[in-house]
Amino acid sequence: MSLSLVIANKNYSSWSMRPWVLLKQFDIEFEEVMLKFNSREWDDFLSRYSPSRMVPVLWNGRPGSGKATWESTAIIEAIAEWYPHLPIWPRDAHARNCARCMVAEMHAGFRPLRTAMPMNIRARLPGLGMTPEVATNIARIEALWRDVRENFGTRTSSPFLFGDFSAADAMFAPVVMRFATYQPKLAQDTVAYCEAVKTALGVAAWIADAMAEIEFVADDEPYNFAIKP
Ligand SMILES: N[C@@H](CCC(=O)N[C@@H](CS)C(=O)NCC(=O)O)C(=O)O
Repeated sequence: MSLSLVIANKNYSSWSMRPWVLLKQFDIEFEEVMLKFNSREWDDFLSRYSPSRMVPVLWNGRPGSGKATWESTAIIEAIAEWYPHLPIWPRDAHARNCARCMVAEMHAGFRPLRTAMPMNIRARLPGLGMTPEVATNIARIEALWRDVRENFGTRTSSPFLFGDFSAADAMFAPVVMRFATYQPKLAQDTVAYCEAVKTALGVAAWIADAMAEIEFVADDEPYNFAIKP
C-alpha cells in the first residue's frame, strides 16, 4: 500500500490534523502532501488532488491518479479497514460503539466552538471566543470525555479516552489545541487528558511542525493574532 495524505497548514487545518495524527501515532507509512491555504498551488492542485476540493484526502497510489478517500471520518474508517491488526478503534464492542458515536458527534457538531475558537496552534488568545453556546459545547465535551474515561479509559493505565490512543483521541485532538489557545476554564480531569494528548507521539509531531509555520491566513484569524511573516 502506498499512501499519500493531502493536508493544509498544520497551524490551522483541524480536519487535516485528525488522520495525520492517527497515521503517525500508529506508525503507518505515508507521504505528506502539503497544500498551503492561499498559495498559488492551492487552487490548481486542489482541483486535481481533492474530489471535494477540501482537505484532507488520502490517496492510495499517486495523488491524482490512485484511489482517493476524502472526508476525515471516511479516511479513519479506511485506515482501520486496511490495518485491521491495529487498534484504531477500541477492541471491546461497546467501547467501539461509543468511540464511533463520539467521532460522529465531533464531525457533525460543536459548530459554535469550531467557529468562535478556530484552531490556531501557535496563538495564545486566552478568554477570546467564549459565548454561551461555546460554553455549552465545552461542557458537553468535558462530560463526554469524563464518561468514556470513567467507563473504559481507567480500565488501563493509559491516559487516553478508551485507554490506548484510538481514533476518538485523534478526532478530538484539535479540540485540545483550541483549549490550549483560548484557555477556557476546565476541570482538572480535562486538563490531565489534554496534557496526555499533547504529548502523544503523533500529536507532538504535528504541534512541532505547526509551531514552525509562518503563514498568516487571515480567514482563520478572526482575532488577528499578531505573528505575520
Ligand atoms: N467534512 C470535511 C471538512 C474538511 C474541511 O473543511 N477542510 C478545510 C480545511 S481544515 C478545507 O479544505 N477548506 C478549504 C475550503 O473550504 O475551500 C472533513 O471531515 O474532512
